[in-house]
Amino acid sequence: MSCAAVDLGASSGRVILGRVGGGELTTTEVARFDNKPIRVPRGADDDRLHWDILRLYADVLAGLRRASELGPLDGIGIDSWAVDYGLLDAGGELLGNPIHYRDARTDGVLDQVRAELGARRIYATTGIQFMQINTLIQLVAARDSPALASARRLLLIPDLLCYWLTGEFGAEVTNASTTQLLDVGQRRWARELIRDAGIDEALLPRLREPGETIGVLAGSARDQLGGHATPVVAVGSHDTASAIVAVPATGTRFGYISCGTWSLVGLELAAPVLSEASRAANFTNELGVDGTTRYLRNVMGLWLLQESLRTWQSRGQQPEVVELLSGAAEAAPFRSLIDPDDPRFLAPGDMPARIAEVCRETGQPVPADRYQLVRCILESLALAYRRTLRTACELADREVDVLHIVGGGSRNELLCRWTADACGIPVVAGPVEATALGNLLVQARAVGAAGVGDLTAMRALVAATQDVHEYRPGGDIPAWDAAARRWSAIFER
Ligand code: LRH
Repeated sequence: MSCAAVDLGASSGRVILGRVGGGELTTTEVARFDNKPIRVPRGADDDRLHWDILRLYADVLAGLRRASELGPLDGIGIDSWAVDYGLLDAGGELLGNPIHYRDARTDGVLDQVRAELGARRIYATTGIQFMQINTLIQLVAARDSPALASARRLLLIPDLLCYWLTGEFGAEVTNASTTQLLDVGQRRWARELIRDAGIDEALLPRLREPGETIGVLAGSARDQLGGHATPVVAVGSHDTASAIVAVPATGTRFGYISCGTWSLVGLELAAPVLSEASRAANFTNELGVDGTTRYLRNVMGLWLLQESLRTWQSRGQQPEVVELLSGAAEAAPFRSLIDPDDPRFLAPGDMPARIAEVCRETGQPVPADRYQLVRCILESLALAYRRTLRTACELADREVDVLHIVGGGSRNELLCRWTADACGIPVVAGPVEATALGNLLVQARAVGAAGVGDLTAMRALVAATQDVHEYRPGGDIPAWDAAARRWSAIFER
């Protein structure tokens, strides 16, 4: 089968053509385009961070056209990051550019929502980690906005693009689960909670499972893509859901990190963990493909490094990532540590300055150069992965023998090696393209590709066809143990 995966990531969007089935799984990137948020003023001293959604739709169409020129497509599937949405009016027209979750309008709203609705109730129903980026928090922040008042429908970003391609409304369930508006046990909208949050429940469309066919290309999208009635399939439209489909695990005793801008660290379970201890540890239960639960925590991830790079570049400096990493490898170990999940790291901005501020506040040396800063970020991430994985295992009463790192971060040898050392178990790194592969596998199965069966079979196909690299724990393990204790003493007081 020949399928096109559209994957919209934190800095770029891509269209990837996949050949799937009969033991084959190959990918070719046919288009890559910017997906950068745009800051737009809304008055003298305020602004909003927006998606550039129409530009993106045009780029998606152009990419799909290129893919279809290489041969007929059997399917199209779209994934992107979680929580963000567009609002439509009664005529089905988009009401303004969607707002990016890193916009500051949700600052302080998380505590308000917890106080209004009760943290225990929200967690017992939705099972979702409390983060100010969640759709529930975004909607409460926008409760009095004119756009929400005139909205008749809310579509998460992949669902919005699929609507433009097919004319069909819906909410794919893996992404819907990240909104904190879904009853995770029942796999349906948490209507009472939504009402009590002051949100119009009629905004939320029918849920669909990954693997359902949404519709076929229609209207102007079909005209622009050669007139074919290509099926558009609901994949795990949450990028993390797609990535975890493509973890090349051979057994069940594995942990994973979907490692990119965010690091999603956790386990795959058959059912959610909604205990009080799980709420206190702020773990999330996102819904996965084929009825699975992704039990994990969001760790701030390579965003810290990406924003540091952006800051340096904005000052006219052009540090090479390879050089930064080799310099970090030579820098003194464990000189300063940060909590990657410090909320002040969420918004775009001067990350080196924010990290320096944290070091000063906690009585640690401020990184004196870029290498020390990169070392501080990567060691702090490896320690966060260790803590998160161990806590997930305790809370879910599970053990793991191997940690899979998939996504762009699996290319970062230093991070993978330090993660293996910090966690004390082997790390299997790769595939880099896990999200696109998971997207392709689910749609290929839906349109009848040969030999693409359940998750185990899909993962076996990934393991047989994609490059992975194994890192065994081998560094100074007692030093990692001591650093983990030091971290707890500083940040868990
Ligand atoms: C990763 C991701 C993650 C979400 C965040 C908003 O790209 O989808 O799973 O929590 O972005």
